[in-house]
Amino acid sequence: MQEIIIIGIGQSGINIGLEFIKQLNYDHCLNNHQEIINQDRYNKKINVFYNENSRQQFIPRCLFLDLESSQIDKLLLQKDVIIDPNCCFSMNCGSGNLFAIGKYTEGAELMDKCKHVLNRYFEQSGNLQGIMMFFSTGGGSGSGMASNLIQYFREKDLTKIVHCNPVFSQGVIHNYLEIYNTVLILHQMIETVDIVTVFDNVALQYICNNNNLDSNYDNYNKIIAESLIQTTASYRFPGFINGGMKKLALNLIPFPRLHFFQPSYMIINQSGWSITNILNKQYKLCSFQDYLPNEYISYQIQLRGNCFEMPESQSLLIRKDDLYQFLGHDTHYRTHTSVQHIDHENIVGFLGNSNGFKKYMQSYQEDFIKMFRKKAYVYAYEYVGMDQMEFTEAEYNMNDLISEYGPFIHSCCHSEYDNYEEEEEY
Ligand SMILES: Nc1nc2c(ncn2[C@@H]2O[C@H](COP(=O)(O)OP(=O)(O)OP(=O)(O)O)[C@@H](O)[C@H]2O)c(=O)[nH]1
Ligand SMILES: [Mg+2]
Repeated sequence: MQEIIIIGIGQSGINIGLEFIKQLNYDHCLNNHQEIINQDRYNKKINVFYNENSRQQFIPRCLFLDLESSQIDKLLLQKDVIIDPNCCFSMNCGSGNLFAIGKYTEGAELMDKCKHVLNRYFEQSGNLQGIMMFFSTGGGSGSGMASNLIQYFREKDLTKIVHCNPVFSQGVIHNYLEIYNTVLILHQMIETVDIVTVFDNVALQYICNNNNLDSNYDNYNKIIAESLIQTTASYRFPGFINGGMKKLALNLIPFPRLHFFQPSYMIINQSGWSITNILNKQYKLCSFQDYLPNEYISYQIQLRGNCFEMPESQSLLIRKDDLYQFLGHDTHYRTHTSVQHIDHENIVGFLGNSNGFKKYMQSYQEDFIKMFRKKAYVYAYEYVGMDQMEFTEAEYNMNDLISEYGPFIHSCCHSEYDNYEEEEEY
């Protein structure tokens, strides 16, 4: 049945994971006792994210971890979704915002306590396709424990897909350690993760302001969850192309290290919309600056609803000639799911693998260099046993990624690229 495990780590990971499960419940017509309220619809591939128990309840296949207990306590007290308390683990120490504590000391201790839950999921699942992880790159618990878990998962099984959904806070960081934490977890994500969908609190803030929504974490998390509901719709419902994590990875990642996607989604509730609108800033969940079409290596369009004609070549988002091509084939991919709630609008989702991520990383690179050259705050990490070498390796890896995204695209572009540069000047 192609099962997926949901893992939320740290404050933001838990909040986003919970919101995602709430929206999954709605999408599969489950009530807050986890029972199906509409038998004939929405239960086709319900086992992708749920395990059914003997009382016909569908319990989400999840794991939640934090080094502080408050968020886990809140999670267990809420009444919207039933979460198995045996899948929630916390300590009372906090990470002090340090990646090192999340990865090595207390974080590793907590990891040992939760491994039996993961192993049980592996054994119960007949055909596990992978895990979806939620965390923030800036938090100590989130980044450190995610790094530890990814490593564990990789050692256990190399064939399953690890899909990370990190929240970056570029431009609105709360302290300098967030920069180190981000670069350190990025090192792990470049090396051992298959798919990374990048979310960014600045872009989410912009979306909220633009739609007259309060700018708070609840609304940010709702938007993130809605876009992931869209991304996973083709895993959960039959459609034009039956999607899956492996399919997504294979279609969008021509080179294994270039696997950082920018998500967008737009709800279609007005006439005269165009699919190209989705490239506009107001629909982007991460603030990459990628205005040139030929900066895309690949992209996926996800359509949901019942009013779509199958869009063929004329409605392709980016002209074939403008996309980087291998052997003359354009690298786009489209999924279509017609199953939709009556009260939902039609939705277009987009995942783009673009050169914009390079520019996004460059500002972390600058901040990291300024701090690390002076060894600012490094003592705090060394104090808990982390080696400076790990910082140096992370920096090299980030620099390599930036250069791999950069010249790769430009050296491969064909003549149209020059035309675009000229057009941009006007
Ligand atoms: N989108 C979103 N961002 C959040 C949320 N909670 C915190 N953040 C952001 O995430 C970063 C801090 O990460 P947290 O998730 O609070 O940290 P943590 O993983 O619990 O790690 P600690 O440092 O140990 O608390 C900050 O940049 C916050 O702005 C949330 O619910 N949603
Ligand atoms: Mg925390």
